[in-house]
Amino acid sequence: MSSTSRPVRACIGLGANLGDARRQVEAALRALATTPGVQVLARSSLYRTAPVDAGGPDYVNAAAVIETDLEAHTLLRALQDIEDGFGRERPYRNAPRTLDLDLLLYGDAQFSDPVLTVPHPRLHLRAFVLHPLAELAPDLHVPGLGALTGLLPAVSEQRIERLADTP
Ligand code: A4P
Ligand code: MG
Repeated sequence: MSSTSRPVRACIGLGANLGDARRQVEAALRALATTPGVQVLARSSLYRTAPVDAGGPDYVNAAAVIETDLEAHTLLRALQDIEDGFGRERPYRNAPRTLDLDLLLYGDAQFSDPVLTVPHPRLHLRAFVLHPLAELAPDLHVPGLGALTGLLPAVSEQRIERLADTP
């Protein structure tokens, strides 16, 4: 359990690569905004991204900064409830998915238990996480890893394209 004092500022990563991925991510952002104990402070643009460590079609990814009264594990369950509401199945790890919500950062917390690791253990390896976060919080420091901008060069080979806003 983390003992971070609440409310906490947290970052959520969203991704989808099945069905109408763009619409799924937009709908998930709305679901996040109506989750009790969660206030969405900012959301990124949508990005089309090449699958990383996974197959299937391109993904649509985004990120959100929230303020929350929820304890980290409670927040993770709320994210999983949103995934389940969109018909997410988990046949195997990194399977294509209608919707994936990851808890990227939870304040300055750093911990790992069998259910939850914060910061998300692979966030620094992924352009589809770092670029949406950089759009929202260019000065962000990732606990244990340092400045977000310092992490970007390592993922410069990963294909990512910002999508135009839908009218
Ligand atoms: N878990 C532990 N820590 C966390 C955390 N910080 N946030 C546990 C969310 N979950 C966390 O997740 C498996 C378990 O991880 C959960 O039960 C939770 O207790 P999952 O969402 O059920 O399964 P998954 O998503 O297939 O696995 P995982 O490990 O979450 O994969 P990733 O790292 O999320 O990667 N390429 C592109 N372009 N865009 C993507 O969005 N996503 C993935 C999935 C791979 N490649 C991608 C993308
Ligand atoms: Mg996941």
